[in-house]
Amino acid sequence: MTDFIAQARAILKTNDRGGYTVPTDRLYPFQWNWDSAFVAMGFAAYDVPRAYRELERLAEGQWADGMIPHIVFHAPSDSYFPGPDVWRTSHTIATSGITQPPVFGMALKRVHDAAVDSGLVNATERSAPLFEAALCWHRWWYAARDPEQTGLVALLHPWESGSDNSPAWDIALARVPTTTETAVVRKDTGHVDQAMRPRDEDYRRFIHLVDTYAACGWDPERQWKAAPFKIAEVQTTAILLRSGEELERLAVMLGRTEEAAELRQMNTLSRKALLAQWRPHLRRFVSRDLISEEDVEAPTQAGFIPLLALDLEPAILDAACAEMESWASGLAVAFPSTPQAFAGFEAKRYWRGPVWGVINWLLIAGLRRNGRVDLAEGLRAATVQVVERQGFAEYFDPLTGEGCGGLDFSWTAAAYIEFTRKAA
Ligand code: 2M8
Repeated sequence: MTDFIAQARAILKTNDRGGYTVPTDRLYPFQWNWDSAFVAMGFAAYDVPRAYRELERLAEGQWADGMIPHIVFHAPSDSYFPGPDVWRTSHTIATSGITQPPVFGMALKRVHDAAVDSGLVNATERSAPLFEAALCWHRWWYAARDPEQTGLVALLHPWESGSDNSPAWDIALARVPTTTETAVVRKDTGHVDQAMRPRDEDYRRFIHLVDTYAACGWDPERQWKAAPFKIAEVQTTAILLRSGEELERLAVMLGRTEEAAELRQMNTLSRKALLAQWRPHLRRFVSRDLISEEDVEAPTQAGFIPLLALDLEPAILDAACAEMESWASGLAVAFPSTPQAFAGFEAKRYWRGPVWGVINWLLIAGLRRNGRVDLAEGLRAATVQVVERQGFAEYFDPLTGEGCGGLDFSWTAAAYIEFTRKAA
């Protein structure tokens, strides 16, 4: 019988570059922010010190203003574009200049609990500096990305969502010019089939945004004013809120009363704001385009991620679950990043339809929180099955179940470890 857990652990070992884990060899040769947070939760199941190390190495990239960047370039590699020369940032270690979904707080609480459960002697000493890092990052989110204190945090670049070419950005991104100061020399299409990746036009707009923010010296206030792309986003806010809740609990455990109160305030603000993004006629939550001042109505998985951080009343929960079931119906494997019935759906193109293990992870946690263990279990079992059939691919085609993108992928390995834990 194949030992898939051993395989998953072997992938994390192979992708280790010295206390941090690359998402996969060559295609992504650096440390990515939310990938590492998921990986740390994977490690927490069997190697708590290594789990801490993953977060510590990510925190090495934290900026003085509190932001934790989306990529930390610990060691050079020429197999990825855009590298440090394009980002032009000035932190002590080379990093990108934008951020990514703040799963860090959720991961830290998981690692801390695992440390306490396993009797690790220095759990508090190891968790405390990481708690500080997470708290500073949450303060940054509210200060830099919600200056009007609405409770919803905004993204200034599609890469910050983690769902790079999601149909959710089609309208907003079309307003961003395709002109760039930087030559766009893609490396990704040399590693995987270009039909699975964002289009060239998307890349030109992505790099236009990088050029724009580099010209602002990466100063948050200047970027906020100059941004041609600004989305108050429900998936990121839900992750921030869930991490905020976990950090609030951790603050209490660490005896940090004032910080617990501060986090509670942030969480209360976001909880209210997130709930106000529910749209009954769509049966999901929607983000808001802060430039056009319109709802982002394109259907994507982001519409259900708020379950992760909200305790929904029955009418809303039933409607959201019915909508989720309708998206999943007839697929080889769920949950799709956009539904098959939507015109923008593409079964293999990255975030325009495919199934992602880490999205299922967040959805399962949200369904469980809201008592829908039946749906959660279906999603968990289906994810385990597709990995066992297709391997630890970056993502999966929802129509055929085929594994796509990069192979031996760290976050898919971490998700498998999570979904097969005894307690899971
Ligand atoms: C993908 O994004 C990077 C840019 O950050 C890329 O395509 O070059 C996304 O799937 C993102 O969510 C993920 O964190 C990253 C590494 O796995 O790859």
